[in-house]
Amino acid sequence: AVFKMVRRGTFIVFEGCDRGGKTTQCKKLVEALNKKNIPAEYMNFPDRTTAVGKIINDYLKKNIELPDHAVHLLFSANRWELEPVIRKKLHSGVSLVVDRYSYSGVAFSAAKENMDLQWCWNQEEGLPAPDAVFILNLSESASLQRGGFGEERYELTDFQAKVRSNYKLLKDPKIWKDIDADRDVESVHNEILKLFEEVHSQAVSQPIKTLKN
Ligand code: 2DT
Repeated sequence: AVFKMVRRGTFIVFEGCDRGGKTTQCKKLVEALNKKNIPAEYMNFPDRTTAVGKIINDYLKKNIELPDHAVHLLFSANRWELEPVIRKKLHSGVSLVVDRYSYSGVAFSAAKENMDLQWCWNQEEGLPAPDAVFILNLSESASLQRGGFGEERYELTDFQAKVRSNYKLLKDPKIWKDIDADRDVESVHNEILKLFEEVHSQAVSQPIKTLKN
């Protein structure tokens, strides 16, 4: 039989505090890649459409209360339930642009009292690792100019400050790309597109990595 070599897709994760423009930039990147005939799809975590995701949504909307450890495991389970989909898409040559991933999982949970960062990270071990994490950094002054927080859980200034410092603890310099998100949408997008091309040219010929302790 003749096998056609399929180059795997690139796995990009977007992270950062609220209002940095993650979702806007993810969607613009997918659109730009598809225009260049690079197959790419958008995914986001939490994915609120799954069975687990519906419980997470109720928790974020403050319809229900749950112990912190239990909630952490639900966010993690939400990634694990989509793990086969992520691997399948990457193997089939589709690049994934993912709006939040394990780094949000750990940075947010570990911002709570009595939550151990290492315990949080342990639940992520074995998931597919992204080829790059694009972290959109928004200064506090730019953040204030972008308007108020919403009504969901975690949308509090003090809590976000803790999340921000937790992200720093998770930073893996090999794959972490800091992006200044204070600029206008197009400037940020152009930088992201350039970064994607660098990462993509390397990633397609390498096996998918796995998150480790
Ligand atoms: P969105 O506003 O992006 O829908 O996120 N969160 C997210 C966690 O606490 N743990 C996780 O594993 C993930 C992926 C970040 C909703 C909130 O959920 C938080 C903000």
